[in-house]
Amino acid sequence: MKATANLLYRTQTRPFSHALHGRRVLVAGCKGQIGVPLVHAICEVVGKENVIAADISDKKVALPCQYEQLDVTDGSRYDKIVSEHKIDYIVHLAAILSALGERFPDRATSVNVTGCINALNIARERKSRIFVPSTIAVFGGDHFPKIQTPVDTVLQPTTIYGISKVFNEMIGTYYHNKFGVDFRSIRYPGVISSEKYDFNGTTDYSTEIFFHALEKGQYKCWLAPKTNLPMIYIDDCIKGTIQFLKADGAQLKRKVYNMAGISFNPEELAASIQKMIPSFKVEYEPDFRQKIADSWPKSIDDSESKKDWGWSYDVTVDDLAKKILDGIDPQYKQGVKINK
Ligand code: AKB
Repeated sequence: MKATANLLYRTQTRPFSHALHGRRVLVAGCKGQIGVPLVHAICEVVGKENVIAADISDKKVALPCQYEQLDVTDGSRYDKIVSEHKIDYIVHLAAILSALGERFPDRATSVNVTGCINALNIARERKSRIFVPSTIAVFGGDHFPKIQTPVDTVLQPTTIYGISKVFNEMIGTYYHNKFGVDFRSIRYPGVISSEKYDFNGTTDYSTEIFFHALEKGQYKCWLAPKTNLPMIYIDDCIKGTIQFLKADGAQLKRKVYNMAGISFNPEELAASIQKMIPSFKVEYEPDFRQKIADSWPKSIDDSESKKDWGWSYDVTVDDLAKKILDGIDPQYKQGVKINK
């Protein structure tokens, strides 16, 4: 009788139980390219009363939930926010990206390394789950396959951003093995948005190019035309991240996963934009970011993600360019002739 009741309970509750279900979530670093849409998506899953968004920046951003000012290098303030709001899922996004990191390596070390250690120690103390995104920047040097780069390969990054993210992946995995912390991470490819934000990454030409196409009719790209890199549209990145945050820990065979997206180069993206805005002109003037891009994979193998947590993604560059342009606020499109 008892066994039947238990079975009934489990069958009834199973459709509602996923790793985010019933959680109180803190999104640290909520005002960046990924933070804003991810906060909205998490609010939809757990309810906005269960989400706290935090960031160091005092930039005005419309957020659907309560907000706290937070510098992630300040461990006691971080801990206070987690304990006061009874947080049990930390989404630690705060990081200095590749291009900005090369300008300010000390700041990148402090935010990317100290910030992550603070978050992990709090997760350990407060028995909270923790997600810390990683990046294709963990790869680097000449000793890994640049085409279909597998999840397990030589990691010899050349940027402070990549080095700090390798550290994040390894210490997070260590905290899982040593202290039982539910740490998980996805290596994001370059993320493209339909919104303007601070273009601090090497792959951010792929968003900036759209705004220049609309506002100036021309763009000077900081990467060479044939520089292939793995990329993903923000909505798909958010969808995948929610899927991953929800995944049952037992399903995840590893702590860190690759996410591939679609690989293309600036010339191909420009050609897709020119199909919609024929008058658009592009020049190429590679700068210090070219060397960074050249050290990264050209395409990624994410078969482990497909197998373990059901990730899938399949679009063409033309589809992607159309999605981005469609998503851009009409105020930027006034007076521009766009072919549908
Ligand atoms: C960057 O370009 O720094 C980031 C990344 C690949 O993580 N977009």
